[in-house]
Amino acid sequence: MSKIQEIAAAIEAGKSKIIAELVQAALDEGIAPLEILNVGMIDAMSVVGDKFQKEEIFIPEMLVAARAMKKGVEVLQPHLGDAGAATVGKAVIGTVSGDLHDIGKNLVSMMIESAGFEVNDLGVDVSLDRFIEAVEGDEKVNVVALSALLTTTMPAMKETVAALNASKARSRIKIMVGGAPITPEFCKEIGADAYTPDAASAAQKAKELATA
Ligand code: B1M
Repeated sequence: MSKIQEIAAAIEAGKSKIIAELVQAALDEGIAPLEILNVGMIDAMSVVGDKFQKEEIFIPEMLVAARAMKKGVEVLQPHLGDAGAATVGKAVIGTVSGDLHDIGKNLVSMMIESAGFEVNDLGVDVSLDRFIEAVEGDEKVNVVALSALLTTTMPAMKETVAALNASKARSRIKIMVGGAPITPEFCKEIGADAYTPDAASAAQKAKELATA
């Protein structure tokens, strides 16, 4: 079994205790951090999601897999980008109201920070009022990044974008959206500025928007 396969198997089985060691060993073998993340870890979480959908596993198993993923990401974090001086601007990021998924949002947050932004991460289940307060209360904010993982929280994303569009800070911010159920069409429909499918492209797009 390759190191990547071992990592995927450990994530799927929720083996938090050994994941750090496995990720470090893969890095030591010279495997690219993004390959470890995308092939070893994110794909394993998709397998977990598929098993949950087929009722082969249940919420506790999803939780332990998520915990293992977080431990692995902690080891990977310093290798995912060149954290430099924050010069591009400031990003407010959060998972929208009603949604508790934070692994993808945390990756986006980490990559945006590595792209040179100061980041105010509001966490999960973030109400539109908290987004507005964070954006209007800080003139340095030029990017707002919203994540949603549930089809049932897409309406909360839509409402948050509507509130941001009506906000007095609108002219200085770009609104980015993403997460598994989000599409470019939905982004357009709700009046956000950009959709990106993953954390790396989110960071690249944030930089592009902030420096345009
Ligand atoms: Co949940 N869950 N979950 N879950 N969960 C999904 C999302 C689901 C697809 C599983 C399934 O049924 N196959 C399904 C949603 C179905 C739907 O809406 N269509 C689901 C469900 C139903 C639920 C509950 C409702 C289950 C229940 O209670 N009956 C419940 C809801 C709780 C709530 O939020 N209110 C629930 C709970 C949970 C746990 C708490 C157990 C746990 C979350 C733990 C945590 O996040 N701390 C969990 C998990 C782990 C998952 C799966 C298995 C994995 C999610 C994940 O972390 N993926 C997930 C199945 C799946 O995704 N295949 C599932 C890895 C992560 C890196 O990917 O978050 O997609 P992701 O992020 C990606 C991109 O989407 C993108 O970048 C990342 C990659 O680089 N991205 C952005 C994300 N945000 C972005 C923002 C951007 C740009 C890109 O710009 C701003």
